[in-house]
Amino acid sequence: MSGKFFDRLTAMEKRQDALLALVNEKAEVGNGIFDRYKNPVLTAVHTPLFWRYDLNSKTNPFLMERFGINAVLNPGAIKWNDKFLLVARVEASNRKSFFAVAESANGVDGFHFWDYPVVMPETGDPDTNTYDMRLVQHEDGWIYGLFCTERRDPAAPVSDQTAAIAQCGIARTRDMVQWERLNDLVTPSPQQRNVVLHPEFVNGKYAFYTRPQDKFIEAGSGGGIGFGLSDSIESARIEKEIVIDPKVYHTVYEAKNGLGPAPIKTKYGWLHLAHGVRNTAAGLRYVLYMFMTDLHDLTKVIYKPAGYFMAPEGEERTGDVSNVVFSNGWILNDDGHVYIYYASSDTRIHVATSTLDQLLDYVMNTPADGYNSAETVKTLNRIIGKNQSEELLQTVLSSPANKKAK
Ligand code: M1P
Repeated sequence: MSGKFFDRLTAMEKRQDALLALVNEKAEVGNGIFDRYKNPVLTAVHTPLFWRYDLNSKTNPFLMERFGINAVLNPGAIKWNDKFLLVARVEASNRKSFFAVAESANGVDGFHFWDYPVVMPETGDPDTNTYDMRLVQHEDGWIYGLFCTERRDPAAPVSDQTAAIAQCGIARTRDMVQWERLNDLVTPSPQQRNVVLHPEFVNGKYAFYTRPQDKFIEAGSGGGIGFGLSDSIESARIEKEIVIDPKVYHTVYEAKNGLGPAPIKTKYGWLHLAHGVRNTAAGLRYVLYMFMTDLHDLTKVIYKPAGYFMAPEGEERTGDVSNVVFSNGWILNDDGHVYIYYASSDTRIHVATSTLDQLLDYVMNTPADGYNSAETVKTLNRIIGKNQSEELLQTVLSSPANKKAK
């Protein structure tokens, strides 16, 4: 038995080493806005073998998996001590999610988990499930992690074991290891998800992007991206929540939307990445979209390209919850490159790269939504007309490639 045990262990370790050593490459020909990569950066099988297996041949003679990991998804992201860190949502096979830090030197491959997952302290009202952390380096000096804390609805009858309440949990750290848990955010909405802390004070207060919702899944009268201020972070309370980016009929965010990571400050405004959700015969479809808000009035959307920035493609389309891309982490590197971490179908994590210049060009120069078919055709005709102008035709004809062809 023990010979077999060690043979199997050696084979498993070899496979794991090969997986972690995989070099990632850009997928072919992007759209000029961002590049996808060939391999996901983190999956359930990237979790260490010593999490999933008891590696003692005496207590686990069959080298049996003792702790199943179902998925690794929706990471918060931060550049920390020159490393790209992801605080991933790791979902065990019992459906419970927890946080675990994985690091990489270059942001596109070589991600490996730290030995132990995050031990997140609880409030007086224990969480049943925690997920989707948004990491923010705030100007007060702390790194904050805002996440969804989910508990069973105490008002639900015993016959209903599905009714849940989602709220925003808040924790902070200075070293990414020890976390201090603060009180959950209190808002006027019965439920909250996708809450993000703005990195700067606003009029001396902490500013939050929220996503008010009536029910656990359906947003009901909520569903837009909200905004509110709180005097305190230790006992954060938003008295007045206003919606700055509402859901809109017949758009990719008609059912609900939610902010992704904390916005990036640029000289033109705050750059936002969000997800939009619409319903289809095949279920909910989640895509990513972008917009920009005014530098000084954070509630004013000043640019918003039509439609989606990214939608699920290829293998991204299938998984535990199919037809979903979701992002709550991105990193603006010192060299101007932007690393967008996104999960597909609630199953695995990918990276897409771009630059701040490209994202600004995308957000500021991509036509806005006309909200109906006629306006959409007008937009397309303007592009076609411009491309067929005499001047452009001359430029194309006199290009070196064309001259060669003659
Ligand atoms: O299953 C897709 C996503 O659903 C939720 O997002 P939202 O609150 O916008 O509907 C979250 O549970 C998220 O984790 C998940 O990826």
